[in-house]
Amino acid sequence: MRIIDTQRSGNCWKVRLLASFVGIDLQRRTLSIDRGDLQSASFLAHAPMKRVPVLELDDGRTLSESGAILFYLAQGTPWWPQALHDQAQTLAWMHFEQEQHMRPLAQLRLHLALRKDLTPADAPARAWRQEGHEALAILEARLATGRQWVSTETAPSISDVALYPYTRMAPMGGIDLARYPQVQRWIDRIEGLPGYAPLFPGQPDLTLSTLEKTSG
Ligand SMILES: N[C@@H](CCC(=O)N[C@@H](CS)C(=O)NCC(=O)O)C(=O)O
Repeated sequence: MRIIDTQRSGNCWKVRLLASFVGIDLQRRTLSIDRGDLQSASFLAHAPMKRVPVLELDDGRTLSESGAILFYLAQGTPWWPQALHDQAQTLAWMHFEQEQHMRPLAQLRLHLALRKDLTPADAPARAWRQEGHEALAILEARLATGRQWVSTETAPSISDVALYPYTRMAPMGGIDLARYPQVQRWIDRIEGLPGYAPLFPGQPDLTLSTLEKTSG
């Protein structure tokens, strides 16, 4: 199996992170948004939704959308819970991530840290900051009920994986995670799990960097 990804994408990081947790050896084909690779005919032939991540199966079929890929890779592992209510809760928190959490936090990081084409005072940044804080407050409240993981009581699930990258990288967009102590402890728990994989393999200190390596 292979992931078509980009180096700094949090949505792609989710997929590599879960693969690492469950011990799937995922090959990578790493593209560059800056170089325009996502406009190329060879990428678009595999990516009807025109976004990374894309999972390529060994038989040539492909899957888009990070949440769908996490669901696929987690089958038969404890990361997709068995009880129906836990499964539904996991989906609920993954929808929350896509609807309320990922977009404002990703946009802040993209425009304030990576592209640097907006300032914190610009209206879109102010709106994303408010939405991002609202999403993090919801996550904080969920974890403040004494639970270790977002959707299941006893073990992490793919909802934790889905919510982790853009939470972890929120400081790049000017969000101070010190306001969310439960979230910080949850981040520490995820990073302490066997198989944890940082954004840049072997270089955890680069997670909050704006680096894009020219090779690989
Ligand atoms: N809902 C999608 C979002 C994927 C997404 O936004 N991917 C970004 C990288 S993080 C992308 O491909 N951007 C390219 C572009 O906007 O042209 C998912 O969760 O997989």
